[in-house]
Amino acid sequence: MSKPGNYEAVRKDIVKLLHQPEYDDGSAGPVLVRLAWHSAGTYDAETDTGGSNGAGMRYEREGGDPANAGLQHARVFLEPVKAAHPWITYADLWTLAGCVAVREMGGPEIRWLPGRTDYVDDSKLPPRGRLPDGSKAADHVRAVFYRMGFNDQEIVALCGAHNLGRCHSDRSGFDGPWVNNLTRFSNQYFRLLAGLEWKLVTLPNGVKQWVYEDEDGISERLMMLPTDIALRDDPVFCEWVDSYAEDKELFFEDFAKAFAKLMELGITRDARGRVTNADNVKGGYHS
Ligand code: DDH
Repeated sequence: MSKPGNYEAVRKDIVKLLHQPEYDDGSAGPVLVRLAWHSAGTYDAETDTGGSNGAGMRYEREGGDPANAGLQHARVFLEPVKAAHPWITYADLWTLAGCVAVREMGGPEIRWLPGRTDYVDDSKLPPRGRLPDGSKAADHVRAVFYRMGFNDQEIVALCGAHNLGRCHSDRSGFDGPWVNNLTRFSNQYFRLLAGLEWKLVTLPNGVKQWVYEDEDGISERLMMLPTDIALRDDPVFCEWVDSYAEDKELFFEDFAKAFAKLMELGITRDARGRVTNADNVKGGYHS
């Protein structure tokens, strides 16, 4: 067991588990990023409910949300790390793992601070339906992310995470990856979104998604969700899609800031970075 507070030791163990030859595309990285995002992305600024504090996905009410299908794989990957460092909270472990995975897959370093609690305040548990629905349009995307306190630029930057991983027909109903090199963090997603011709198709399960067909009409395996295409077609979002397609450094910088902000939703800190939420102070681990 490592010494409580030794986050470097935790980081190292997360790095070690990323290589998973038997799983998906050989990496736990993408699903760990999605776990971090879904743990935090339930936040509602107005009522100060949801967010990564509490790690509510351990319980059926949040973990059983169909939007979270498949994330049990990410949680299982992290169990040995929790066992080796039992002092870390799940809420800290999940958010840290997302940040470490982005960095290890070639993305930016994301500023991460500890101190989340696993104490679950039932009144703060988010209702289902707070995470975005891929079949919808730009107004839905805005409603979801404005609720958390993000602006249009931050929304587009965050959605650049779709450079990683894939859709699984047995989880979301959508099928396929957004880019070819899906375990390498880059701005490829934006370049393909802006640069390729996408065609709307209906999958055998009735789900509609966009696919890329090359000049010979041969369908490639690349896909976009309706919400991804909404970024390309919206007059404000598209400016940022183009900027990030052209400038990888700008994307990395903006993604790192927005993802760090996402991980902090609902967490309040004093000037020294110590968490001041009442639940954290009374509920358990306090950094
Ligand atoms: Fe996403 N995402 N996401 N996403 N996402 C899926 C996979 C992954 C939406 C829907 C889906 C973000 C935003 C949105 C990742 C990260 C992020 C899948 C496929 C769907 C559907 C799930 C499956 O079948 O396994 C929608 C809608 C939005 C939206 O903004 C409107 C954001 C902001 C992030 C982020 O990390 C900041 C990652 C990574 C994956 C790949 C997971 C995997 O297992 O591979």
